[in-house]
Parts: sequence; C-alpha cells; structure tokens
Amino acid sequence: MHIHKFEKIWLIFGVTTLIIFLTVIGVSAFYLGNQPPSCLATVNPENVDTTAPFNEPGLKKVEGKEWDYELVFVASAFSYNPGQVEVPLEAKVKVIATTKDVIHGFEVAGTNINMMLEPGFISEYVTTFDKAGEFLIVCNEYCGVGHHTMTSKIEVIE
Ligand SMILES: [Cu+2]
Repeated sequence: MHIHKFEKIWLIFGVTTLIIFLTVIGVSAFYLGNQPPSCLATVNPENVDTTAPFNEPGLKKVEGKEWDYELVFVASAFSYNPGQVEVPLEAKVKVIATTKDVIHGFEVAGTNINMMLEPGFISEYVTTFDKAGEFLIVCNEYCGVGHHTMTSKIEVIE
C-alpha cells in the first residue's frame, strides 16, 4: 500500500502528540497525584445542612493541617452560603464546597479556583490568597432561571 509522504508525516505527528499528551496526563495523575477536585469525598445531598462541615458554612481556622483555614460553601439554586466572606491575605485556605440540588459551578474570578459542584460530591481545592481585594464567585454551570444571579464574594483583607 502506498502512503503519501505528507500523510506519513501527519500520521507520525498525530501519534507522537497523542503519546506526549497521555504521558503528561499519566505523570500528572499517578506521579504528581493530581485529581479532579470532586472525586474522593461524598455527602448525602439531602442532609447537607446537618452534615459537618456544611452545617457551618464560612471560614474556620484549623490547627495541625497543611492549610490554615477551611472555607466552606454550600451552593443551591440560586445562591451560595455564605454570600460574602472575608479571608486574610497570604492565608493558605482549603475551599470545601458542595451543592444541595443540581450541578453548579464555583469559579472565583481572577484566581485559578474553578470547580464543578455535583450533588453528592464534595469539591475541594487548596490555595493561597496572595492578592488583596474583592473576588467575585460565579456559577458557570447553567442551573436554571436564576443562574445569572448566582454569586458570592471573597474579600481578601490585609
Ligand atoms: Cu448556575
């Protein structure tokens, strides 16, 4: 069978990039331990309000962990609880969030926090807020008629 020279080059290019991408994903997942933010912990979506830590949404100082604070958010159509929260500058924070009803997004504009909140799953992300100011939290998964009003705010204060 005759394969044109350009077609051969294109095939080699395609297979090589595929191998490179799979290697990057493999190293990231199995060697560096990177995982999607919501793949390990679960919560019954009907009992979110009575299940720790979601029974007390907001910022809490913690001791003896790799992070200094835990910032708990509960999403439901069409709001986040808390609706506004203050975080000290340079604090290492673990953001813990879930949803009580449908899938919502949790994007903190201007940072690299961007999680999908799925009913029954807990999404977590550890980050350091190293810029002072106001950061808008928006829902970026269409969740219904009030989707565009679904926001919250993180104020990073010195
Ligand atoms: Cu939404």
